[in-house]
Amino acid sequence: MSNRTFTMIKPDAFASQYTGAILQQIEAAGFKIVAMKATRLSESKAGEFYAVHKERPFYGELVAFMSSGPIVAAILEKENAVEDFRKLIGATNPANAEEGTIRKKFARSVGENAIHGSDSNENAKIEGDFFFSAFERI
Ligand code: FUP
Repeated sequence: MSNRTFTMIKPDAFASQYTGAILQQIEAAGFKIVAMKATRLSESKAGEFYAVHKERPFYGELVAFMSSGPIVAAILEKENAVEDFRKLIGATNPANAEEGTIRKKFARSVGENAIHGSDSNENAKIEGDFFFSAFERI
């Protein structure tokens, strides 16, 4: 069991100025921020990050959306981080997300769904390494 996960506050939530409220909910749930930056993905970087979805019909839209504006990327630490964080953010489609979850509160649609959370310990490591050097983390 790993104790770290990776998250992004996506362009929709960043543009709506939900960053502070979302980070507050993350910290209140017991996650410690061990790396964080505001940045913007180029189309090519967004395409690389979501390469696993390359063959899916929504890939083009996803890449365009994720490169459409600034994001906040962070590495978070907590016991059972990956699973607990997936619970905190809720279902991919906010219409199916449980009451009180970050996506229920802040997401607009399945495409513009406010926040990313790694789906496995392996991907948490890959995704954290994609954004942060060793020098940039606590
Ligand atoms: P999640 O792990 O909950 O972020 O969801 P997925 O890995 O299945 O999907 C990654 C991203 O692709 C979602 F955050 C939004 C986008 N997506 C769509 O735009 N349409 C879909 O039907 C499914 C996912």
